[in-house]
Amino acid sequence: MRIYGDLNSGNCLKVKYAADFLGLSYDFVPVDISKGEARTPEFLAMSDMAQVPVVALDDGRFLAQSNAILRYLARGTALLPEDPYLQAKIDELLFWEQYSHEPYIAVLRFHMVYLGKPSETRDPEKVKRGEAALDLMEKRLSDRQFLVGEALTVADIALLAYTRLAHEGGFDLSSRPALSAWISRCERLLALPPAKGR
Ligand SMILES: N[C@@H](CCC(=O)N[C@@H](CS)C(=O)NCC(=O)O)C(=O)O
Repeated sequence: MRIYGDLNSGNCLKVKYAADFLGLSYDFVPVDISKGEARTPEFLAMSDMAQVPVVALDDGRFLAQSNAILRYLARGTALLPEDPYLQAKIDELLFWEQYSHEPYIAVLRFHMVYLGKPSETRDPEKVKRGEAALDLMEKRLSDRQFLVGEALTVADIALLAYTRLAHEGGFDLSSRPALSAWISRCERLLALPPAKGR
């Protein structure tokens, strides 16, 4: 398998975290989106969505969209339990991550880290929605170890990628103890070094 992506992107890191956890063998192919490398004819032939991540499967087929890739790689493993209700609860979080979490937490990190802008210049509406997303996670995690069920799933991996870097977008993780403990727990299980600066 080949994973086309950018290691600065949480959406791409999700896929790498899952592949590493599952012990899958793959080549990581760096794609620099700032240089238009996701818009070349070769890339568009793999995915006309012109975004990373994309995986090239061993059978020659391609798959885009981080959370679809996570679900595909995790099929038949503990990261995606068989129980239909648990799978639906995982999907609930995967959709929520893309619509109510990533657009604020990841976009404000981009604003500060990649555009180099100070936290005071962040869009207040995005800040409000990002804070609300982190508050929801803090509340949910106050009485459980993982987001769905009793063990690590792709829901945790999908949400971990940008949440563990949320402080880089001006969000305070230290005032959210359950969320911070969950980040450390997931990092340990995924053998990731603790995110810097948290
Ligand atoms: N919903 C997509 C979002 C992917 C995405 O936004 N990728 C960014 C990098 S993090 C990208 O390729 N941006 C280039 C573009 O949209 O032109 C996913 O989850 O994979």
